[in-house]
Amino acid sequence: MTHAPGIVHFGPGAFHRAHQGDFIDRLLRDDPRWGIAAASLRSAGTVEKLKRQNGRYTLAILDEQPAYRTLHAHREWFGPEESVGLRARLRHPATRLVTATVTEKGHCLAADGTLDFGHPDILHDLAAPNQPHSLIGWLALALADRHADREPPFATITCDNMASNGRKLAAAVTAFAQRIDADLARWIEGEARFPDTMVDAITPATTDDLRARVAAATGWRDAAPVCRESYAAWVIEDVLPGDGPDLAAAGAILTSNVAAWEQAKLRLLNGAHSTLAYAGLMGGHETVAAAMDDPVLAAFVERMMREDIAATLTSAAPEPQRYIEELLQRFRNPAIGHKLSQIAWDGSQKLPYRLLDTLTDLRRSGRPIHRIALAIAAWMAFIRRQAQAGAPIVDPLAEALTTAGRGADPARALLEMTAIFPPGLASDALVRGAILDAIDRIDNIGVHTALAATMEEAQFA
Ligand code: CS2
Repeated sequence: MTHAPGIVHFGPGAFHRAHQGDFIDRLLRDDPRWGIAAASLRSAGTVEKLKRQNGRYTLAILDEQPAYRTLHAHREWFGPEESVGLRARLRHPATRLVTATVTEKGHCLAADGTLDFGHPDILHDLAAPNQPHSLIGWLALALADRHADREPPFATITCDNMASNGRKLAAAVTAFAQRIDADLARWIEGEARFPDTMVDAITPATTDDLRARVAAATGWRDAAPVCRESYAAWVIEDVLPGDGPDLAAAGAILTSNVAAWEQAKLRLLNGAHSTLAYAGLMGGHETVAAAMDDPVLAAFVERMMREDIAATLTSAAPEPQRYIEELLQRFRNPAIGHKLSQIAWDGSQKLPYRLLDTLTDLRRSGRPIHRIALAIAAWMAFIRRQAQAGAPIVDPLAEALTTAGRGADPARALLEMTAIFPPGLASDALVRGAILDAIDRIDNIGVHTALAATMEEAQFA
């Protein structure tokens, strides 16, 4: 018997297919109810390729011993023009779980983490709630349909790299619904579950090189393969209703302590990644492994993780020093060509969770902030270099970043951007001083020497 897919996923990009696609592929062997219907709100490219391949694609595990598996977790696909089918699928009683990887910017949040009512997609969706463009508008519409049908809501898990991602999404959807129908907003608040979650698997973007490798290894000219390291973790807040997929059986960790995992992962893994990206690109490196081969860069990042970031973690799950050890090994994986430029995308959306929260906590506890300040200054130097060279900045705030980067004093102009820096942080004399000193240092002696000099100091000399 064929089952209607029980999961709808927004954003079937490489990360989702390499991570959740793998968990669900395994689950489906025991429980056929949990196929995924994939919805792409922006472009039809991936969805069309998957349709042509009947949902099958290759997962290449790139580690010491490469391995190739065919995954088949996706059963239906909706492109941007297929909203009628998507709406029906979301409304269907068999749909018990909705997941999303739409990136940080796809959540349409303001700098304080609440829904940005000035966002063009949110303005559009409030004016035309039956033809939504955004994830938030889609969730509100689908939940309204289910409320009208007297069906229970589905649970929603956002798998993007934001602290308290489920809580933020719940608040955003409820605030949106409130503008349309207060009764709906109350129902969502009372009945719908939006667990916080931490996802982790290093997943470089698919390239022609990967397609060729997959064809050579498997004999199949797969148009949509994905690759990742062998490590993959999914930690989910244990608040899901009992009638959904058994994600623990699929290998996910269900816990009440997801905040600790989220914090450790965002600050240590992603914070180090962004530092390697900006400092590494400024130093002429292309991949994470190449940046880790640079002894100065590797030692700087390790020190920042062990001494600064670890000190801000509020829980010992996962145990920080062991986790750092594992991360450093994962970053060094030579089998994976993880481009620093990919990590450098969307810095304005990533920096707050990855580096600024750490900076805020270090400052609050009176600990040294000079290494984190240098990491932030590396981002500023990168923005300035791109803007002044007329090179692309991939970021929703690209226009404002380019203007700041081309101005007379880029660092001060960037610090003024309240969409990135909370005003209290940017106006704190010590924080400002540390970031401006770090940028001066980069200007005077170059990123590489600045990293070497700063790493050893107890704080800025
Ligand atoms: C990376 C992440 O592209 C980026 O910004 O830092 O995608 C990272 O590889 C994943 O979060 C690892 O789980």
